[in-house]
Amino acid sequence: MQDKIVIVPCFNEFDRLPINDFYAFLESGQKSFNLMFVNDGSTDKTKSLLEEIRLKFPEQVGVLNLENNVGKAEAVRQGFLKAFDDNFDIIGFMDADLSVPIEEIKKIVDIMEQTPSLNIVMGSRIKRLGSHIERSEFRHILGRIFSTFASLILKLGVYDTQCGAKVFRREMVADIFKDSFITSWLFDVELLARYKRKFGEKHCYSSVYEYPLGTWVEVGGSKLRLKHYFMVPFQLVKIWRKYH
Ligand SMILES: Nc1nc2c(ncn2[C@@H]2O[C@H](COP(=O)(O)OP(=O)(O)O)[C@@H](O)[C@H]2O)c(=O)[nH]1
Ligand SMILES: [Mg+2]
Repeated sequence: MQDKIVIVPCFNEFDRLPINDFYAFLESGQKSFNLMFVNDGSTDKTKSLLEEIRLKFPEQVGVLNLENNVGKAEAVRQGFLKAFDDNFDIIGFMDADLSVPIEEIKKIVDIMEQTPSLNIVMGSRIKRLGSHIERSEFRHILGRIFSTFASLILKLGVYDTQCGAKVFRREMVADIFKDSFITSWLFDVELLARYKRKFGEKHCYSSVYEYPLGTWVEVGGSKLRLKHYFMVPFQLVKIWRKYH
């Protein structure tokens, strides 16, 4: 069995972290599945909350404390570099608010473990019959417009670049996470751009898999502000120029 770890970036999540869901998962006895919370210079009581979780499950839970707030992209990157040094075989990340339920991230990890040809497995919020994707119309439409442009810029038929649940095989870490990202909220697009640049377009279609999530529920308290939405087109151009 391979050792797996999922990184959970946390910035001021004290009031929002669904701690009981995390405990329920940790109590379910899946010992080879680890969690690493990255406390990104939180100014609330996140640090002590994460320490409490770690003390309850020292074997399965790690906490990486960053002194200053560096943003989600860098926090996730630091987590990946640490997980790589700690010799994990499969390394992923997910959002602290559990918009993607732990059961779903587990499925994503299982797919990776069972399919040696895959290097990246990512959750995809495809609103389809039989799934439960709950998102405000506004964010759904903006999300679809964004993903269409991201797909054009990447020149890759990807449906949902922004879902906060992605899992990588260990061997990908050096190529994808070695350098800092040039954007903070669009680093998911950069991940794919880096992978495509390294392995070529054709390989992307056979080694990256978008798993259509059964459940995704938008959780309030998002740290994305209107100004971030306005910055998106400029950031996409920045990505295009850097990776083209
Ligand atoms: N490390 C870090 N994580 C952040 C920051 N802002 C948000 N996050 C994390 O990114 C994830 C998604 O954040 P959220 O506010 O729910 O964004 P949304 O769901 O994409 O609208 C959560 O795990 C947050 O704790 C930040 O400044 N630094
Ligand atoms: Mg969220």
